[in-house]
Amino acid sequence: MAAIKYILLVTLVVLFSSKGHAQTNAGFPAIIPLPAEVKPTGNVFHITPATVIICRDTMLTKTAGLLNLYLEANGIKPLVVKRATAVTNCIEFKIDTVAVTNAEGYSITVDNNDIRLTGRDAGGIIYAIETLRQLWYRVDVHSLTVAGCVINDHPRFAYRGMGLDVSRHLFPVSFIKKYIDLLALYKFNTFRWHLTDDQGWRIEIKKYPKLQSIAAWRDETLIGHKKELPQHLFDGKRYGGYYTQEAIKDIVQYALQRNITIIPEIEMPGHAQAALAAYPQLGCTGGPYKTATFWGVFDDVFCAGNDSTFTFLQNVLDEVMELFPSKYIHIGGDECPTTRWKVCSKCQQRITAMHLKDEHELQSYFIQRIEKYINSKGKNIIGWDEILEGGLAPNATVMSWRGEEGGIAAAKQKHSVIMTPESFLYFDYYQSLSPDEPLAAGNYTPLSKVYNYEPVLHKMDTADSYFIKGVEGEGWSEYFTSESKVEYMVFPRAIALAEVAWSQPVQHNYNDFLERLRLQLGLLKQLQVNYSNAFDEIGFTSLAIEKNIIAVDLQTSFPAATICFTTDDTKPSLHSNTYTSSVLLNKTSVLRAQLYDTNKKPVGREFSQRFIVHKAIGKPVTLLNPAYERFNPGAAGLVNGVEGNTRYNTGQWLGFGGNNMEAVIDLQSTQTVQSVAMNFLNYHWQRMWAPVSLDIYVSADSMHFEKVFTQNKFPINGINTVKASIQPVAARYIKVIAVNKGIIPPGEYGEGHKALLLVDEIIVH
Ligand code: TNX
Repeated sequence: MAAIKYILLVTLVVLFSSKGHAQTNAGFPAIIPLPAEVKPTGNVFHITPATVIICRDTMLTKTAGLLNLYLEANGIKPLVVKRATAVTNCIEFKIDTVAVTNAEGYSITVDNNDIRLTGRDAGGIIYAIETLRQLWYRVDVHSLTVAGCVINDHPRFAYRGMGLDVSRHLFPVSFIKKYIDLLALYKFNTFRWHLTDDQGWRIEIKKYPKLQSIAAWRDETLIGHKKELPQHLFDGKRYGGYYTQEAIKDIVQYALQRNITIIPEIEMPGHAQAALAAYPQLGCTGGPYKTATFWGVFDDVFCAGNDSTFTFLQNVLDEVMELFPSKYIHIGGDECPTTRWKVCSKCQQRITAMHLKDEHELQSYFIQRIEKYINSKGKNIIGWDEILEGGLAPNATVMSWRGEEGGIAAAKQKHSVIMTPESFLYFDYYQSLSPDEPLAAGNYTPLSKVYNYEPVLHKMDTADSYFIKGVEGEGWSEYFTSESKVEYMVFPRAIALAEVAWSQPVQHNYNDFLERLRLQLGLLKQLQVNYSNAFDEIGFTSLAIEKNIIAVDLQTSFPAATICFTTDDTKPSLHSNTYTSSVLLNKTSVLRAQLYDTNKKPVGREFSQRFIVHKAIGKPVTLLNPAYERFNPGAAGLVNGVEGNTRYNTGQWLGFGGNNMEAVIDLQSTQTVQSVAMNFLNYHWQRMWAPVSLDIYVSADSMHFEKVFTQNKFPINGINTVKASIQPVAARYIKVIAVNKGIIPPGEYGEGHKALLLVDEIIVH
């Protein structure tokens, strides 16, 4: 009887484990980042309270503690022993530099009787533990099950980083630890901690108490987006705080136990307004200054001509270097206007005395002087790509954020580079185009874009690509107003980046990644991570077909999903239409749709899109001038029935860089035209300008055009809707001429560059 029970149990367990939520359909464990080599063996191991952790090496005691911690979170507390008393039912750790040859490498063998974790060093063992944490899953309350496998693994890049800005918004120690925990789970090895900026100084420096009493505080905080609102509103609440040195030491240790190095960033010479508020004598004008309450780049920076600036920064760095064992110190170097330096007598004297050519070289002098100091303490600097201007400091590592050109240039000069291009790796950007998405910095970086990022560019030669040491994703916190919002913005994009950083490019496959990601969502839920599931949300393509009909195709990356939809602007439910093929719309409609999983549970947020059926739908459009590459859905985008919205990257806006839009629509038969409507996007902060004037003409023969409408005021910051009601007129051709602003005037963002004119749909009734 007992034997039968046992067989039953084993069968059950094997059954469950082969379907276990930690495995993909192909029977592979759902590990992220994907290991270099995984072989399922068909064995199965159960971690129970009777399981013993064997750890012969005292160096690994702390590491064993980490595994214990993770198991305890699952209600299991195994015994850690130095020497095995039993040979079965154990998890064994071993450092073996012969068996594991690659840097940071590890291997795992899961048999029926034991699990063996082997690392090249203690860090490798930690990675093995993190992998194990993704492998186990619960079949019954007393144990965790691990499907048998052999894994050999090591990373592609030596630098796998994530940043977090705690200046714009501050997060408690408990949250910093949670963030570090999640980075460890995905085998990041570096956390760049953005500790100082214009809006708050967050690290206790004992020598300078005003950094705590003044620089750590701001009077209030901007509400909403810094540029989308016509007027700025502030919350009127004093905001601030800082991390004590004790808290920092605790966090540094916490990170080390998870094989994560923390690189502190102390911003200079720019982004220094909070420090200047505390010590105004360090600025060119002498102040007074205030900790910034607004987001952006500020003219007041550290004075480069004043020696006491360097004394201050060196004293600060002394305390910083004492706290952080990291070999690297990040000194910022980005976004430093030279406005004050140009008119500061001390800065000008420095330029003369040091035979510098200009203020760019003064910035370079500043960075090099600090670098020399940091090097003298046995450490190296990292700076943003602006440190290339005016000459790179001799041993500096460059973080390439304004695209990749800075990284390429630095690599050519044989400097180490971390790729962190904003359009791929800034996680304060939107990850969804839904208008319901919480406020973000702008732009659009969906999960797939992060996943498909390749830091070693084809155009780089092998010698240069050697200097690309890795990647970093950024958590700038202007709009990260809560811990849960940080999690929402960063996860799962950081998880996609983890695979870019760790796995080899030939292994990358977005759909396979998504399958593993979905299998990990349970773990993220268990860890109480407020991740975004926007990656599966419904997308659409539409096509205007004959007789004023729009055919809409809906897509999702979610497998075996059911999409239910309505076309009358009512809320979709399981009782609504089920999507099987193109939805045909013969009148203007709002299409709303919801995704359901195989258990009929809704997944993600509702999709909602208006489609406008009008006389010009799908008709031929001729453009006199070429469209601007970044905003070019083709001329047909002007008559596809879909408008643009304030998320300017939806692919619906047609842009013209410096030149006019001159479009002629052929209605293909003479029709009565009584209105022509369209939108222009006016976002000067994105170099987008409404037209100077708009003229609309009609014609029966495409030769003789008659002007029927003109407008030259477009006052709205945002979307300007033009609706031209005209005397009903018989026409076949409609010509629209929108005159571009041309060159952006002085004093405006992007001055001297070509203005972008953005038009969405030309709606003809
Ligand atoms: C640019 S990246 C910055 C940050 C902002 C970020 C917002 C960099 C070196 N500077 O100060 O927080 O954009 O996206």
